[in-house]
Formats: sequence, structure tokens, C-alpha cells
Amino acid sequence: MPVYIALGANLSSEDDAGNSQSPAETFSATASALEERGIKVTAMSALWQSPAWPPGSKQPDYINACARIETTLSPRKMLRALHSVEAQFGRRRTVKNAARPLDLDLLDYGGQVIDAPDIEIPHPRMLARSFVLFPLAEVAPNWTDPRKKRAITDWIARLPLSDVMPMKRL
Ligand code: PH2
Ligand code: MG
Ligand code: MG
Repeated sequence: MPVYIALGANLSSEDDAGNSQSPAETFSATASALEERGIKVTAMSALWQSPAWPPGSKQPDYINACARIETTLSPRKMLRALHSVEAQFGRRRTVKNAARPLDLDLLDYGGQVIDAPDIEIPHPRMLARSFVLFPLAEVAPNWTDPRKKRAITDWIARLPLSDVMPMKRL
């Protein structure tokens, strides 16, 4: 049962020794941190660079990626594990869309639809975000969103060109 997560970062993080690590390094370390919590990364997209959304945010560019994972954790336990890895890499929850050293979003859990106050799957905003759909298409080219049953390629075709243009595959 495929499970997909999105990774994002636009600030550096610190490793255990206190050395600064780039978003790319944070993502590699994230894979190990996830495995320690029973979440196995089985495929990882390329890294994609884009301006911080929404347009006009005065923030560093983001690096984004998506991973396919295997886990026996329930969706809620997964979410808790993702938040604990974010905290391990220095994420502090402040205001909405604040710059961050690591963001881990649970995109899809085996095609289940869950609409609850504490968890929403698929991730409610993912279908309108080029920085999620582009890397997701690399690890899940046949993915279909379980609410509208629309293929990922169709969602990508609906993105405004102004969101697509600045996407840079590293
Ligand atoms: N995440 C946000 C806010 N804005 N912009 C880009 N380009 N990539 C992100 O992952 C991102 C963002 C909050 O989660
Ligand atoms: Mg998040
Ligand atoms: Mg996010």
C-alpha cells in the first residue's frame, strides 16, 4: 500500500554536532530519522527549487522533494512521527507559512480519504502546488487523487503557468 510524503525546506538545519546542513543534507538525514521511527523510504524524487509560495513572500527559495515510503504505522501515528522528525531538525511552529528548516507533509496514505479535524488525507492543498506535484509525479507517475479520481498529469496540466515557470529541477 503506497504512502507518499512531501519534503520541504528553505532554511538550513543543524546536525547532532551543531554543524549547519543545507536542505539537501537535511533531506538525506531525514531518511535515516524516518527509518529509526519505522518509516522506510523506498523511492525519492529529485530535488526541486522554487520561490516560496505565496508569491511575494520575502523568504529564501524552497527545496522540495517527495518520497514513497513503507510503514506499518497508522496515518495518525505517521503524522506524529513526521512532526517529531521536523522538531528534531529544528522546526518551530510559529506563524502559517513561516520559513522552516524542514516540513514533512503526509500526502497520501494508500489512497484513503480521511477528513477529520486532526488529519486530512490526501493533503488538502497538494493538488494546486507545482512544488508537490512535480516531485510526486517522479515517484508516483500513475497516482490518481482519491477524491476526484483525476490523474496527477491532469492536475499538473491545470497548474497556472506562472507557478510552473519558476520550477527548477536540481
Ligand atoms: N511550503 C509552505 C509555504 N510555501 N513554497 C514552496 N515553494 N515550497 C514549499 O514547500 C512551501 C512553500 C508551507 O508548507
Ligand atoms: Mg507541513
Ligand atoms: Mg507544507
